Amino acid sequence: MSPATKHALTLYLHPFSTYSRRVRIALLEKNLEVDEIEVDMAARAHRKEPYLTLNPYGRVPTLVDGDLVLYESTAILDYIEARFPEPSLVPADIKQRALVDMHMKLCDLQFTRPGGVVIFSKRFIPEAKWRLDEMAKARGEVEKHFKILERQLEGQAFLAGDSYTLADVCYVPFLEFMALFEVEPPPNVKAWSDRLLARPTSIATKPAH
Ligand SMILES: N[C@@H](CCC(=O)N[C@@H](CS)C(=O)NCC(=O)O)C(=O)O
Repeated sequence: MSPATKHALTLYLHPFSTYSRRVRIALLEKNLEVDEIEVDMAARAHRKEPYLTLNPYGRVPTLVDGDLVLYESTAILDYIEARFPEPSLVPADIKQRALVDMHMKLCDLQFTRPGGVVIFSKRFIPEAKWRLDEMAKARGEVEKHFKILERQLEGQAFLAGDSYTLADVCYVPFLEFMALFEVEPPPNVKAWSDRLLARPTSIATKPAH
């Protein structure tokens, strides 16, 4: 691959953050380099000034491009796509593009919310403090979501059809922790997840923890 093109954008992130990883994956897929600033979340820097002035919700990622300050990973992905359209991570066909939007939204509504309960607990909270009832409920929701995805992935390699899109990007950081869910993924979901995690941009951004 040719050297990445450097742009004067700044991405505030944390290396263990699933939502930050979405943005890093999209940038790598487009062979773009931006300035990255690690927010010291262990020291709660995300909940203090000056970070709160940048992002009043106190979360990562945040992208700064000149006078534009953007938070919410899916909004950031859409902006990167509009600003750097090649190579494209959205289909040209408007119906397929609509499916990408739908899957990006459903990923956050139906999957990362319950999935995050399990992932966050098992990665960052001592087992003695796990809320087992909440985790069991979340696991059930993940299982239900996988059943729906299983049908949608029938006969296609990626969520919105035959090409890798922003919808797939949204899932990668969470599929990385498939083993933590203790949910057996159905075959199409398993093959899709393996396909996504084998991409060079997934491997290059895999968190150490
Ligand atoms: N909906 C947000 C979620 C971002 C988010 O929850 N980020 C986590 C790290 S993965 C965070 O900053 N958590 C800190 C907190 O909520 O205090 C997005 O898509 O960007």
